[in-house]
Amino acid sequence: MKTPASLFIVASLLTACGGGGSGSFIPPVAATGASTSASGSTADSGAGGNNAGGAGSTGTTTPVVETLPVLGVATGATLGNCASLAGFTFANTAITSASSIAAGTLTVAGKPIGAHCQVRGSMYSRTSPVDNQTYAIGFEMRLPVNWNGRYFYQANGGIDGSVATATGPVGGGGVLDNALNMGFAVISSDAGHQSPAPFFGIDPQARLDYGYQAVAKLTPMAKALIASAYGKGPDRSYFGGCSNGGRHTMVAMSRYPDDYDGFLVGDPGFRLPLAASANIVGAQNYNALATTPNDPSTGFTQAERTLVSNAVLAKCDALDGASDGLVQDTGACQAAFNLDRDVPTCSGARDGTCLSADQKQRIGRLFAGALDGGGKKFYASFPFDVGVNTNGWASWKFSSSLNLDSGAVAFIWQVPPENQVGFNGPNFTLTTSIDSILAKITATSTLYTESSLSFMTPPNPADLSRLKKRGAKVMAYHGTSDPIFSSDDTQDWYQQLMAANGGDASNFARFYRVPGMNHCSGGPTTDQFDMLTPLVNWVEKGETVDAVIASARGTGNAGGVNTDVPASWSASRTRPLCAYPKVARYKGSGDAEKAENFSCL
Ligand SMILES: [Ca+2]
Repeated sequence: MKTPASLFIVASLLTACGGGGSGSFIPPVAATGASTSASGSTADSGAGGNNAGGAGSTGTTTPVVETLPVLGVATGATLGNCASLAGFTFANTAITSASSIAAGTLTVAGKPIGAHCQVRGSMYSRTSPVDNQTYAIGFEMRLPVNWNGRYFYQANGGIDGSVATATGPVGGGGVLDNALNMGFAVISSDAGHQSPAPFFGIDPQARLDYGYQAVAKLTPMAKALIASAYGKGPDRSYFGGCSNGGRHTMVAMSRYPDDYDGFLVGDPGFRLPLAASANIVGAQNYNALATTPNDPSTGFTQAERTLVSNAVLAKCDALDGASDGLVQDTGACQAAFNLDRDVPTCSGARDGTCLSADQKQRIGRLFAGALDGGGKKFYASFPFDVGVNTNGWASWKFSSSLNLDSGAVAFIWQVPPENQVGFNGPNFTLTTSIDSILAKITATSTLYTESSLSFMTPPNPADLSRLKKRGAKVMAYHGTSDPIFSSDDTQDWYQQLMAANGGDASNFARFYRVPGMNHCSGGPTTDQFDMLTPLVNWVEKGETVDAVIASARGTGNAGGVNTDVPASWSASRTRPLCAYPKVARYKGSGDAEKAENFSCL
């Protein structure tokens, strides 16, 4: 799906706003809770395996700690001659420019980016025999003069189709820093098509490049270009992005575990065709409730969404010990909140102070997980959260469903794709049977030999044993008010990963929920954080992170003000984002605007 460019493309780089609070070490002893150690051995534990054998036979979790490799700290180098990189040669690759970019030419959040070399080019240029359009995998690499020895693959959002500036995400919204500025050599690509429109899906190869093959083609080229630039290849390689970028990251975790050492997963659309189909089911249901035909937003109005948001707060805010406008104990909230019971039912006309019985039934069902025509759930539930009343939430549910999901499903994922002539996105969303869509996104043909569920989603996402054994690490985050990719879906994946690793995956993969955060940024939340720095420290030094400190972006924030931050909050409120399953709980005393007065429990 495509989203406003500002969300995905600019959106992810951040500073060490949390400072010293974000790097707590977990002692290397067998833990009784969810946390285990990552100790500093450089030896592969080998026979340690997945440690599933002795655990769990009694039905209780018995974490088994194994020693996993710590890959060691990268060492930097200085860029040689930028202009000479125009002559770099690699199979199926054309370099179009190599330009020295002076310090301060590029800025992020007002911060000048250091001197670097921008190399632009493309791979596998071709003309499609199917739609006669030209395709290539376009890219840019930005190579800092003062290199830190690391390579970062910047996975972009939306449906790709343009080369976003290769600054490299660090997580969250309103980023204050970026991988390039930290000294990484960063690549960004269009993933194999040169337009953000969905029609590239007519070409079978463009589908596959978007799904996973562009990464496989770009990675060895990027590493070779780095070697040419600095006289040595990268010591450590990282991969990260949000939304579709989070999907790319999870696909790379599954398909290319040998190529990258650290993975930063943000609000991943790792089952994107199913999520988009679920959003279409949502639009159809909201449209059935609409007071204005073909305007699903009138099926669940701003006033009604605020009513639900307030009801969620009333039931759930204090569950974490602080009535602070944030529902940090998302799990307990789902047990405590009941839409049918806790929101008034209209006795007359809808007026924003109640929900009709039909609304309660349909909305409750959508939150519980989209159903196919036979009543079978095909996508995850969404947790009830405060952010349901934001414009971002409404935009994904009522607008993107009509104008973005429709085209992506129809042209990129269905087999066969729809006819481009006369295609009408809103009409497709509001009138196509979900069973027809689900059948076509799982279909193949002689022309389209892989189904969208095959090329878009990570194969066996809970099997990361190869990545784990070689010492690679995963840090994933997801906003609990994300209206398009459910944090429950990511949580379900993480629970499966735990189960596949003897009940505890925390020695190589951690998952952090971001209470109140919308899709990758925004919402009533603390969404400004740097997850890349702790990821590097985990991969290279074995330092595990129980909590990443996040900040709200109130008035005056250098990364851009988040207008969803309530006026009653401190403009720079901080909170710990806790490693799942832990929850940030107020200690009972001290300034509730500050992370230091919360514990992950
Ligand atoms: Ca609270």
